[in-house]
Amino acid sequence: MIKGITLTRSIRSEAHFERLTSFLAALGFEPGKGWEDSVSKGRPFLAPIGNLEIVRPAPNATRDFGAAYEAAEDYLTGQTTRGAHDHIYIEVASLDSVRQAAESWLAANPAADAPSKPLTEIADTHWKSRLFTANPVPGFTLTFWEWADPLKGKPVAIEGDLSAAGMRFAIVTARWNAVITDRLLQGALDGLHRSGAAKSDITIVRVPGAWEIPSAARKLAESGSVDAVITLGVLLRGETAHYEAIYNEVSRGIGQSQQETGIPHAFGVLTCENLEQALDRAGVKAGNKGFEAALAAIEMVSIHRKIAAPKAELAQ
Ligand code: DLZ
Repeated sequence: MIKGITLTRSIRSEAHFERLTSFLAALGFEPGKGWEDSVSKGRPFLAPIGNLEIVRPAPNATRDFGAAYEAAEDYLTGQTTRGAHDHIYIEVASLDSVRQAAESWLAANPAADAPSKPLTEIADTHWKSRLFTANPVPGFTLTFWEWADPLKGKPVAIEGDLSAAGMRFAIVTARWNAVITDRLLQGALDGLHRSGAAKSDITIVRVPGAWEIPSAARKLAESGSVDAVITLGVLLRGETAHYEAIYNEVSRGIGQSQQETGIPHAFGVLTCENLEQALDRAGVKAGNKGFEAALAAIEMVSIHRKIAAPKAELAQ
């Protein structure tokens, strides 16, 4: 199961390291959890969505797109030393204001060895988008881009982000079938931490079995100390007497707690025919439903916050 991509860039100079990380923070990147040991240090910057794109230039590619576009697309001919592998494309929601922020930051942070042209003008591309490139430190190019029509004709919708920083979660997990629920728990924790949730903002509650999940979930939701509850459990049809009765009550109880408290409850209670099927859904073949439940919880907290925000903020 593929879970994420981390691009790393090694910066040898301490001054460039500080300058670059300050620049990225100023442009709106959310800082992740940094680290430092005797060998090196790292400062991650998180984006809600990422992908790894393998690019092959057309054999006879011709270009006439203007200087900014060429700076970003110079890998088409491979004529520069940077090459495709050094390129970082950052999709943004408001290209003009990001460029404005970059310009202000560069003006406020002069450096003796700063590249002579640290910022290009915004230029159109041939793939229905606009972009500019920034060189905050020598040899490091960032390309910021935006779709010309980000909604692609679709109606505007409120959608949640996948950044969990500053959100508080409770995970209620059943001990019954612990070989599976422990994997779901690991998946959920993984999803929360990768999305920026702090360890101190996560409360884990273990209950005897799925039957007890709604009661604990409700208590937590009513406590006012969490923004979302993630429920994890496994019901095996083949081994559970009154399977339908238990399942119906568990799902009804979790749903009722969500509706009556107004706190999002992610449903990570698996209902499977047998153990093998449950294992598949707990990280073996069919993803990890705990991880998915955690992301759903984050998204719902974000959606709740956006819906509650003043209308002007919804447009952002
Ligand atoms: C009793 C029972 C059975 C038969 N099967 C399951 C199961 O597949 N998954 C699960 O989480 N819990 C099961 N339980 C336990 C009940 O959920 C509950 O914990 C006990 O009946 C005690 O109230």
